[in-house]
Amino acid sequence: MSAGTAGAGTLTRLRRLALATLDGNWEHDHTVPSRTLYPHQWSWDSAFIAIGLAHVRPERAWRELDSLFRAQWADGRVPHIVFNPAMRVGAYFPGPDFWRTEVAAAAPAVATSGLVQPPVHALAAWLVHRRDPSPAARAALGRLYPRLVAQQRYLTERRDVGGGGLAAIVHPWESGLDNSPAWDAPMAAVRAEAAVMRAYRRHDTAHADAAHRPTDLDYARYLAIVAAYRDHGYRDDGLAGGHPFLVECPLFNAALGLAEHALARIAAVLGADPGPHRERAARITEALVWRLHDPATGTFQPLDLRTGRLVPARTVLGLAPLALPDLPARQVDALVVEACSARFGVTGRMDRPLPSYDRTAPDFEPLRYWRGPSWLNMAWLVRHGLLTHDRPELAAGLRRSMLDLVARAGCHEYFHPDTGAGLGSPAFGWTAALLLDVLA
Ligand code: 9YW
Repeated sequence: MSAGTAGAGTLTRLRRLALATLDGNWEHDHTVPSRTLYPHQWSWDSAFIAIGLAHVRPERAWRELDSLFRAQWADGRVPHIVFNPAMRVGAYFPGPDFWRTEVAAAAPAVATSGLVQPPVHALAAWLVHRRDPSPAARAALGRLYPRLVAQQRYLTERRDVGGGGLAAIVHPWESGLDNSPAWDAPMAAVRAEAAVMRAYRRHDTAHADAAHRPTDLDYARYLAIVAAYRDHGYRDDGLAGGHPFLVECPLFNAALGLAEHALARIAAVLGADPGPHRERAARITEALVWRLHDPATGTFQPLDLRTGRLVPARTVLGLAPLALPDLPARQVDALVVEACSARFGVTGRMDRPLPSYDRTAPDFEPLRYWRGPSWLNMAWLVRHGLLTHDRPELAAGLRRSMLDLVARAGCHEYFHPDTGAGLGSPAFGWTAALLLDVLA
């Protein structure tokens, strides 16, 4: 029997496991993604984690978002890592001494990275509020609203490097899907040598199998891109001229549009004007369709701003625009076809989980991080899209497959896309949190 159709006993066991995982990863004002691999606060992890905490520890859900936004930069960017000063130096690489954010006037007093991650926080704040409409929650929402607006302003104004109404990411880490095959073509142009990594000690490969992680060459390029941005003072003007990595990502921009939809609802609750948010949401969806939709395949593909070309790799990033409520029916239908194709295998009764990359591609790698394995946050986002566009059976299939994965393997970071075996960190924050959300 699968967990999706399991009795109350199994569901109670899953709920307990998820709660214990979140409690185990709680660290004074935030939840670490993983005690071993990621011992600080990560931006989009906190958003997903808040969505789950809302069901069991609503007060913590607000603290999670609050603590992240306390590290917001003066220019509105929300850093992708907020370092915990109590953690020993070297617990994570690259640490504050590599980021050296003090080179930027806009950086806060606390140590952070200088990059961002997909802006799923407004959606998270809205979903948390929907579960917890208490007066304290309304106050928390009121505190967050201007910060969420500033985050959007940063992304839509400073990061519109291509000038077409979308935000560019300046590093693969900003996509949240670090070593996705989507970044192979743009990364190939980044000059770096694997040997560079000998000068550093990677921390991730001490805690996870190196064969499951990005390669040394990937890491050398990651560091080269950070160094280029850092040496530019983490400023966003003039990036078009020389920054080594500039891409418009369909997931990142779907999140940007979703954030405006969520802000419209939040504004209405707070007595502010939702109109401008709705207009901005519509403009983002239009720009996504105009710039990232490939009419030849019917899918959404990243746009490499350095070459002006759409990236051909078919990854799960391309399914994310399905979550936009105002996506035109033609694109919705095409994305549902893509999701249900042999590449991604979504059905009402899934025998294998949603992969992060096209299963039929010759370079599909079932063990390596974002190059094949299944991740619960992506299943959650695609399910969100299927529910938004009234495909309840497919959404139910994805939900069942999420429950099955955790029932068999635990709250792992990611899962083998064929066998469902648990991979990466065994007690991972967003896996636990999003499981609680779909269990509710
Ligand atoms: C890194 C924390 C982060 C996630 C990213 C994921 C990975 C590696 O872990 O990044 O060293 O930052 O790719 O999406 O936020 O869970």
